[in-house]
Amino acid sequence: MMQTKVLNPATEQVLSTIELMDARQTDDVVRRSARAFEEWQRVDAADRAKLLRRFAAMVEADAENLAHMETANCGHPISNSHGTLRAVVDCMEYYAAAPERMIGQQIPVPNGVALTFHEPIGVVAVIAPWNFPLMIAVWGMMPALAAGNTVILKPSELTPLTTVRLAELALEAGLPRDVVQVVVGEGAVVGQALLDHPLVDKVVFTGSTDVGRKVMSSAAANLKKVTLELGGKSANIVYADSDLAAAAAAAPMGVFFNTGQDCCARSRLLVQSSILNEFVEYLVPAVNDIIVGSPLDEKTQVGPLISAGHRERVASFVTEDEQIVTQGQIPDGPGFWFPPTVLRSDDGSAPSVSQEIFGPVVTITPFADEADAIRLANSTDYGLAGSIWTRDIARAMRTARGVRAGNLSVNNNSAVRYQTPFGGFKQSGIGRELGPDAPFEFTEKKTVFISTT
Ligand code: TXE
Repeated sequence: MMQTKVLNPATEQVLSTIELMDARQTDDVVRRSARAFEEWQRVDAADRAKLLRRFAAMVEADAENLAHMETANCGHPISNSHGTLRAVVDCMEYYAAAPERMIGQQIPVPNGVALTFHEPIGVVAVIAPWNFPLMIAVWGMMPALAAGNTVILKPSELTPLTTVRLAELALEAGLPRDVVQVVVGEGAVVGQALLDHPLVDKVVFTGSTDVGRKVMSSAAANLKKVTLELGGKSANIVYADSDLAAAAAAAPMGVFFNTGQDCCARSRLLVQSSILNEFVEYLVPAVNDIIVGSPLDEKTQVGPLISAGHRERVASFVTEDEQIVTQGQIPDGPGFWFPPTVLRSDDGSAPSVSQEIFGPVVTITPFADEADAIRLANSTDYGLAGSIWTRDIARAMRTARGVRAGNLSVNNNSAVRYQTPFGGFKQSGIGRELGPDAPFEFTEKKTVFISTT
């Protein structure tokens, strides 16, 4: 059996050695999931809700342990991991309330009664990346379970630890065996086996756009449903009439949060030319003040990148041709560190402006007016998120409607809330996760007609 070493990216130490599953074992997991579905779909909605509330409570009770596991495996600053666990528990509680709210319709028809039901799809595979392993697993898993599906979680081979623990907690909470399972293994092996398996009915994939394309074409074989959450190259638009100090103070963590390994990272700063110099004067000290260091230190804001290979890829974007505005500090010694970096780019053709770097690198590009800002924001294949800083509410609305992206924030850089739909335009994805409708994304609508004649 193949094994892999799970590393701590801040120390390069081995956290554990885990066994990688193969395609045959994955097949076994899928078959068990399909059998468990037969029972789970018949569990009364009120009982399903009770079990999911208990599951949320188990995760909450284990939050400190899970937060430390996530920090050790991903390099997330511990304060972020505590925030992640609060968000995870909130999201779990939110969807634990969903089973009893999967309400159908009664539609007027001649000679009878027509009713609609939201029936679960079946076996759902949630394939997750390494940037927010626990959060992304929960976003897919909870609405799927609430709607009566069984779930197979496939974490990234780099960051499986909290996902494995999550499945243990599901069992401890009393969810029937095999309702939540985990397959740990390589994407091309176990991930592909899930995509190819005829008993997997839906795939929720979060990861790179290239693998997203593979997911979609593999799913075509038996017409699996797919939700794809892919890359981003989101713009942070700063107009001359904004609160400049606030925009500049927020911009660094709008992109450097999670060391830039965030699909919603505002990695392109578009700044109105008339205030560019003033903005940069505010921005540079804010970037240089970012605390990059040990994830276990409560004061740390930015940790390491996930792996040596990823650091190499990020570094490849900061070439000698680039104009570096400023670069922050990193610790000495082991760990996959990369300094927060600001590049000036007036020419939109550089790879640093057009490609997703997924690291702590932001480009600044000046724009002339509103139309120019919207044009630049839309000049990418992606369309996931974006920010607009202005004091003019009409301009904010026009710009928000003009930018072709799924999640826009005004005078703020946030993107994801479990209460609202999340997903991308263009090559950032297909479908939406989260929000009140998410459980319905894991159902088939059924119409039943009862004759009254
Ligand atoms: O993604 P992958 P990775 C982007 C970001 C990053 C790049 C690579 O640009 O640098 O993707 O990250 C599984 N069949 N994003 O390597 O390779 C794989 O095992 C089925 C954006 O993590 O797409 C992992 O579990 N599954 C992003 C998952 O797919 C396969 C978040 C994602 O892997 C597979 C992360 C296959 N053939 C990275 N090949 C975002 N939008 O949030 C791989 N996998």
